[in-house]
Amino acid sequence: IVLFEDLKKAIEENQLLLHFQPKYGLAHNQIEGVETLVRWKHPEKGMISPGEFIPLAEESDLIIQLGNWVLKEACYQYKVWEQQSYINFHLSINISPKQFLHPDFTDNIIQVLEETGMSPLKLDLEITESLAIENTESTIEKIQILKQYGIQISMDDFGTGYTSLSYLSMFPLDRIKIDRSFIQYLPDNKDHKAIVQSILTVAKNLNIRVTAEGVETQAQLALLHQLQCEEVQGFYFSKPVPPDSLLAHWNAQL
Ligand code: G
Ligand code: G
Ligand code: MN
Ligand code: NA
Repeated sequence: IVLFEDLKKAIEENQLLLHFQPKYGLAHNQIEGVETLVRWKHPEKGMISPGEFIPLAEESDLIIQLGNWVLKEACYQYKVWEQQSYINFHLSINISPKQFLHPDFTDNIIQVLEETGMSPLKLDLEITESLAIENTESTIEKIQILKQYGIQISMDDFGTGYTSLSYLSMFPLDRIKIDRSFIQYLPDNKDHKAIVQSILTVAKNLNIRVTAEGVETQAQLALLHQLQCEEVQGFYFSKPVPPDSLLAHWNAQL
């Protein structure tokens, strides 16, 4: 088991690192964005997955500290890529509900953007459905403030919570990411195909872009292409990779 004290130390002693997974736009077959995924290189236990330590961090205010570290580090990385190459993709960062709801969240983001010189237009925040459902008013309010700066907002793991499709119109979202549980059994599962199709139709009418997560096969990709899904992400294209490999992926397509 992972210990709270260990994690606290990990943040302070730089044991965390960032990997990035590309998201491809199907219109131009190009990397449109990259998702930041944190990793923990434990001195004795080796690599620990965020699935193990994010929930632990979320039990306390440690998630604020961890979230701020990820934010700052990812924006710095973006600037480093910009210095290394011509890049033209957005940077997505997963935001925990507690982090999003913190009163200093917006100020902190703006400060990090100023400090790193990263354009707010290139930043995309992935929020969760449960945040939106449980804190509807405050979430809408905060999204509106962030959008004034030009920051993009995506709803992550869409379909796993209880958001009805009509709910989508309440939030000024740029993008929704269809959870991989709906992509996994495509193209054969007719129910999942119908669900994905409905999400795409509603999103298109609301002017919200759609990313399909967890694409692993050519057959899934072909169907998503046929359904006119705009963006795809998954192991079929690339697993999350270190910063240098991400830039190599980008440069290889130019
Ligand atoms: O990378 P992996 O698929 O193992 O991630 C597992 C989970 O951890 C996913 O739900 C992902 O959104 C979450 N996660 C990864 N990095 C971060 C992060 O920096 N902040 C938050 N809040 N969640 C993250
Ligand atoms: O909750 P979130 O969507 O942020 O989770 C991202 C997680 O999904 C990461 O841990 C990443 O490793 C994982 N992931 C990304 N692509 C795929 C995929 O194609 N298949 C599977 N099984 N997991 C994936
Ligand atoms: Mn995500
Ligand atoms: Na997701």
